[in-house]
Amino acid sequence: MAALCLIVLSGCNYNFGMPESVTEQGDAVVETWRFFSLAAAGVGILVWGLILWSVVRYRRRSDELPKQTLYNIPMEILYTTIPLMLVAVLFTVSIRGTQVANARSENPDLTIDVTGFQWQWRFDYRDMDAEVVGQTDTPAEMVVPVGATVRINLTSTDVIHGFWLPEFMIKKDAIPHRVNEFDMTVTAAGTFDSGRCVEYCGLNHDDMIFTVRAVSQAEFDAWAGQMSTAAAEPEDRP
Ligand SMILES: [Cu+2]
Repeated sequence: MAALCLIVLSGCNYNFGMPESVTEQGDAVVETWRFFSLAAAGVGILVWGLILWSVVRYRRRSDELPKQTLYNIPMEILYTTIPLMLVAVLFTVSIRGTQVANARSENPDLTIDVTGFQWQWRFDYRDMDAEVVGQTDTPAEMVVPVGATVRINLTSTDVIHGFWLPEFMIKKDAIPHRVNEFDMTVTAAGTFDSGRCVEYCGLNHDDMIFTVRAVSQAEFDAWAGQMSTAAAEPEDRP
């Protein structure tokens, strides 16, 4: 029964209400989460089944004391080894998921220095003359090509901020005097506007929203061309 449920659920690619991820790194997180949920469902169904079976099979029929057993070695070995094996499998799946989610490419296609400050974000395209500085009324927008491995160097100029984009399943701390490096590879074109700071950082913490726009390589090149023209004119940096 439990095995059948697992097969049906995994066949449906059912994600338990989890939002779909649009990054390769986020997919690893979703898959790990999905595996854990299926394992938990399997254990839950087994336990509920055994409880139900015991309740029905061994319900009180008379006042006679049932057969008393002091120990059952095979049973004790079984209920010690199965959970140990399960924990070992979950541990391995966690490690592998984390490795994929945190893997960093030797040659990222694009590097963006992301800096959180009170109270917005700066996206500095290191390899190009492009910089996006968010303002309170115009939140920062990051433009990336779909399928490109984007290296993010995340830091902060003042207090700890948190870089979070729910659709990407990526959430990292921006810590002063420290650079948090990670890769993100967006797999679908679109405008993802639910980026936000997720570490309470002061009164205007809620102003720290941002957008990521994933576009084709050609659109990205056009955008980058426009940005470097604009950068020729001096502007104030916060
Ligand atoms: Cu913040």
